[in-house]
Amino acid sequence: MAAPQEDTAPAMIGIIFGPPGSGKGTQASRIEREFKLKHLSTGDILRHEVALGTPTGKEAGRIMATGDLVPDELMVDIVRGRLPDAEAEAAGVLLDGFPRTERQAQALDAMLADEGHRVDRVLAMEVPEADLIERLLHRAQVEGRADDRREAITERMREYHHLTEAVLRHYRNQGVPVEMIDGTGSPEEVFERIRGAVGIFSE
Ligand code: B4P
Repeated sequence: MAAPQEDTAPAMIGIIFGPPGSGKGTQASRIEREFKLKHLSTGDILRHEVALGTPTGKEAGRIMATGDLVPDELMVDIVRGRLPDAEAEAAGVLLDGFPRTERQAQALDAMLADEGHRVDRVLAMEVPEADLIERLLHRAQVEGRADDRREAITERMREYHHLTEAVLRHYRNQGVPVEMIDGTGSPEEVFERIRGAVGIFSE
């Protein structure tokens, strides 16, 4: 493993974390514009692969439609393939939807450690589950996403509690700063809270 490169300024690595429908993607797009970070969304990457009909898209699309998580190995390969370019493109990278399991978090940590990097900060969106379900059912009507059906939403919430919440504990245990963000209210109100909490993104 390479020694940390103390004489260079590695890209800042942030994670936007939260349950399905908490506004990770919505806020990450705004953060990308405002703070000139590169937004890397594993959900967007998978939906793109599904739309293209690639082998990855065929495998992932079936799983996503049920509300389950795509296998860790596939997700880690996807991120490993894209992270270096994202780091080269901007002063910081905002990961959205990854890591979603403890194993993904460990794989990310190993990838970053190889380059002398680490996760710098986690933004954790908090929204009551009833609001999440309402948002996702509303999106189902507007966008018709296969995973916004009620049964798939129930499964996504289950997976979140069962597998994804552990990621927050993982980074807390490492001493990585975790900012809890109240994700209720309009997207503009939520963004103002984020702006207030994350001066680091503009430094
Ligand atoms: P994602 O694309 O990450 O889906 P999400 O959790 O629903 O998105 P998000 O929280 O970003 O919600 P959004 O801003 O869109 O993942 C989809 C699937 O891909 C997963 O279920 C899984 O199968 C697979 N996957 C992705 N990454 C994976 C990984 N690492 N490992 C394994 N599997 C993986 O907002 C939701 C809705 O709320 C939108 O309609 C939005 O307009 C609305 N909204 C946002 N903010 C609002 C606000 N303040 N008020 C009212 N509505 C708001």
